[in-house]
Amino acid sequence: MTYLIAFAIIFLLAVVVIQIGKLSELSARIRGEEAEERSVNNTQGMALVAFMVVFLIACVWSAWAYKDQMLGYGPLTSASAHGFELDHIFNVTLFFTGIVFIITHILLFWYSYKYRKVNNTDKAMFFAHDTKLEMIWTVVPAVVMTYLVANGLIAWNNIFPTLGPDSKHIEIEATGYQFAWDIRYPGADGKLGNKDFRLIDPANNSLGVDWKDEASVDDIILGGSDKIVLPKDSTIKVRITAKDVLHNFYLPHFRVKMDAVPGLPTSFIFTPVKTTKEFREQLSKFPEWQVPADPADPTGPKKWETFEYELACAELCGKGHYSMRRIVEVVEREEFDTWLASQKPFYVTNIRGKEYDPWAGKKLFPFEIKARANELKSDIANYLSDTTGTASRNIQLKHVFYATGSADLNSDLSKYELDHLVELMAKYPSLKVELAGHTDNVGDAASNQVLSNSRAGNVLSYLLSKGVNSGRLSAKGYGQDQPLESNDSAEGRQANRRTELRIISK
Ligand SMILES: [Cu+2]
Repeated sequence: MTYLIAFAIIFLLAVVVIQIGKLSELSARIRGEEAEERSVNNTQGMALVAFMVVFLIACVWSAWAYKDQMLGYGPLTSASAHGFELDHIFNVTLFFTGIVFIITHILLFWYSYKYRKVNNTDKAMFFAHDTKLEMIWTVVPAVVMTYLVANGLIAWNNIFPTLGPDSKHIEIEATGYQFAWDIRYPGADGKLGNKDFRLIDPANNSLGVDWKDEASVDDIILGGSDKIVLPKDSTIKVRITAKDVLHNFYLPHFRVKMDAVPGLPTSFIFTPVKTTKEFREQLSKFPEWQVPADPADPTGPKKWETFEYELACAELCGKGHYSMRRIVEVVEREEFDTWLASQKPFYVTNIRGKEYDPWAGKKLFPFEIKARANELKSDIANYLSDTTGTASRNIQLKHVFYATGSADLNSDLSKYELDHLVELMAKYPSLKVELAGHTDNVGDAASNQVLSNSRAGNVLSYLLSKGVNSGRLSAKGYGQDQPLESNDSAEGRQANRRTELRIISK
């Protein structure tokens, strides 16, 4: 509504100006055209000069007064290493274009004034051709343009260094779609796994990551609205791509801006040099950032305290375009490493153990072996450090597996758990344990008793073969008599077919 009223006012003003023009034309005819024309020319010439002065002062004043709101000045100096060079180029360009802007405006309005027709004999001066003049206005702009373009090219080459295969940069991937970004981190191996568009499955693999590539299994995918975390002082290469329409990966505070084009990967290299905390401190020195963040809450946090770096899509990509905004947090490298280690790989949470897991039953990954080791370690440590007497002395060896109905250890899969146990026996030299074998209730009780005996016995022999002292180990089969859960379900029976570690003495 406000816009409509504003538009109507402007429209009416234009009508008024046209009508006044028509009126003065009429009065000119009545009063004698020439005298009137000279008077109008005089007034208009002076008005133009006055406008020029006001306009140029307003331009210079507003640029100066609002410079702290613009990227590159005051509080908003660059947060990335290359940003300073880029800002410098903008300043040099602004310097030259500023000179041209002021000179052309002065000439434009000054000539309108100087050559206004006040006498009948007044005539504008003009050259049909002047070689010297042509030379000046060809050579001067050519030299300035060459300087600007050459400087720009040099800066561009600095901003895009060639990263060799042994460069220590972090490569992440940003995939834009309507209306969000998927950000993929390489995980512990530092490598992003392969992708193939033919593997895209909207429900389970929206990026088309190839899980058969071992580099993929520890990749971390941040979707939705998760904060993007980046380390300070590390070179970051962002692979940028899009799945549907054109998007644009824009990190204004880092002077990073690159189109995300479907089917055509682009990239950008940059190094953040200020953590979010440091940038907030930089902002806190300026009065315009010391106001309350929420004007309705004058005692609340200050504007600088709530500042966040952000990722925006800088391409109008549809009606939900605005929602592609994401918060970016820059932290010290150590904090980044801790954060990255705490993120669950996409494969682990969404693919592992599902019917579309290409590694099901074929391979244990280092992260899984490590998790198992930690689990066993903390189970034993819990019991040993317990002073209340409530911790169970029965510890499940959850990852010791046998072939069905047999006592043969599935050594490929079970040996990790048993090797961890060997390490822990060495760590706690006074520990004495019993290996307790249990079965489900399938088959008759007598043969289950035999089976549980030999299962426990096989674990015992494995540990002895690894050098654990025989005086610290014993083995016993309990058959089907001590189920953990009901034998009525398959899951229950699986839980009951187990080997336990009973701690006899600490
Ligand atoms: Cu977009």
